[in-house]
Amino acid sequence: MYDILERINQPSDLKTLDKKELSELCKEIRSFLVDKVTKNGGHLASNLGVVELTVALHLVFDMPRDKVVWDVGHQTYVHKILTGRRDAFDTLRTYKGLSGFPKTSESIYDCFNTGHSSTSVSAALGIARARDLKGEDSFVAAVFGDGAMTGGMIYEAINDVGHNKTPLILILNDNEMSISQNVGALSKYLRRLRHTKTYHRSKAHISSFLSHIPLMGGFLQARIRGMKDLIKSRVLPSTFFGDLGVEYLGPVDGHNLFGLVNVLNIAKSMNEPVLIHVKTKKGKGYEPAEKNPHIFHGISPQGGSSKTELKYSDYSQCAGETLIKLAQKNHDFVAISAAMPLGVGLGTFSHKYSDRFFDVGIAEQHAVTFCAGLAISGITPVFAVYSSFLQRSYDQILHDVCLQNLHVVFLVDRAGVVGADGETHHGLYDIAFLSDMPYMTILSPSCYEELEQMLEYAINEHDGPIAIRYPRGSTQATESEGFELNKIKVINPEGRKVIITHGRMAHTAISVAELMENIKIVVLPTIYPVPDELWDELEGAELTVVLDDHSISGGLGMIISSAASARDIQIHTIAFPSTPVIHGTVSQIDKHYGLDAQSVAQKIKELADET
Ligand SMILES: Cc1ncc(C[n+]2csc(CCOP(=O)(O)OP(=O)(O)O)c2C)c(N)n1
Repeated sequence: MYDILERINQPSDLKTLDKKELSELCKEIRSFLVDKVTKNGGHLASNLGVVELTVALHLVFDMPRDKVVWDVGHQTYVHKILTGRRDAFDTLRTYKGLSGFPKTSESIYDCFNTGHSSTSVSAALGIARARDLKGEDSFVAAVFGDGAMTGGMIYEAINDVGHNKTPLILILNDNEMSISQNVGALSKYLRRLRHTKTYHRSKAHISSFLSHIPLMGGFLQARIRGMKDLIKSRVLPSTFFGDLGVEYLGPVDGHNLFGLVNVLNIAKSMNEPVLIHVKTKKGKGYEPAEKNPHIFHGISPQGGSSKTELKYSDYSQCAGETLIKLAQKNHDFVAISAAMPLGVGLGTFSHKYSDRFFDVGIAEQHAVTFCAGLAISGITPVFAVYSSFLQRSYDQILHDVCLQNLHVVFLVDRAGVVGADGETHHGLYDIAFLSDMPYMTILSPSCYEELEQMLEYAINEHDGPIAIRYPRGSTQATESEGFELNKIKVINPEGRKVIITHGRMAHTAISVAELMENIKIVVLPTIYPVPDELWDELEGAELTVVLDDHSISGGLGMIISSAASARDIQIHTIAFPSTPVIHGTVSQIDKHYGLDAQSVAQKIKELADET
């Protein structure tokens, strides 16, 4: 079935194939991807769009000597398949299996770890400068999408590349999509560029042609390049990239393998920063994904989503629908997303209240300062964002929102471990960085009803910055007792071994109490500042454990410990390590790190025996 693909065990095997076999190989890769990813889940549409591009990169470059940095890294499945990981592909994104993103620890062909958007050009520039400092001779490239170009970091990098002229090959994979339709003025600019037949393209063809003429080719090529600036300034339209000092080649058809090989070879011959504008189709070759690329951006494993009796399918949907209800009565708040309206549950809100919804692109830093501007002008911004992507905005939250004590509501989705996406996507650091901020309040619901009530409070009653962190999925732990700021919930008040917890971990704590006696559970819907009521509950405790869906460093355990030391109370913490946390299902990850009910019960028993 995969006759040619099965012969590719390392990239150099590609170079033994003739043109017909290479074209056939692309077809086989597509059907391999569709077969595996529709069954096991993962990022399908983006990978179908880069089949020819990835094959071309491996034909033209000599990896791992030459380096290719993949932006975000969700589109590296083809690269993985061609670099010795085909037979392990069924383990992708599973416990102890292959990562869904590039990992230097996984393969010598992965030169830089990614997961968050818009980092590739900076990383590639660092690698290229290191190459030059060490006097090495190799090619360095970065592959990034038009979505990634909505992230500011890319411009910081291009600014540097164009100024210093470090030879580097930038490959813009333009499919006109982020996860949803791409947004922003630059996206419109790229659309115009996509439809031009530029000089740069014909120049590239001439250049390539000349370079193949024996002896004279190089000389003529150099002469023509010498005339380039003159020609360009007189006749040719400039591009944004060219004006910044990065030579522009394109647009080129990203599904024409041999055209891609040609243009990549030209870029290699140029010895200067060059950007190749590649036009691709997200989901290419698989009709459902071509028609609905946003749905097939990331898909669940077959049978992964089960029907539920609950009011919502997950916390994101709960947040989105509650915002719609609140918007009917309160006309003074708006919702903001950084390129993830569907992921954070704002799809319906964005249509129903299109004038009160802003998708700013993959620009979390801008989103936060934009919120600060809205808030200082009397509009309440609600920024719904994944915990791990909010990390980018540390200074904007501190400098622009918190120091001015502005009323900005942060909906921190995917807080805690997220599962298959792994270390770059776990939301394990938000309590640490948010609790650092002046005036910040942090809430953590342990059921949908509580999230509804918290949203109402945060938008309609609170003043100042406030974050509500909630997990991926739907873990319902406790019933709401009617949310009030600083009010705590106590389960089994007679118990003398106390578990302090919040959010989805309240569910684990309840299971622990079913496994052993004498457990009191204190659930904190308000986790920061730590409610005063907590301390009364610790009086007479034999043992106090904080159970936290967060890194142990800077998490709730550390916050409570530091306050408890003044009261001479010893606190033990069970949380995730501060080293990178693996991927797998959430329950596998919990178990791996001793955060499942059995392990927590065992740990409490050991601690009790020690004291
Ligand atoms: C900082 C950050 N915010 C959000 C995301 C979530 N995300 C993953 S892929 C993606 C879209 C990327 O679009 P593009 O770069 O064009 O790549 P494509 O999938 O279209 O190939 C987004 C928003 C992320 N990875 N990093």
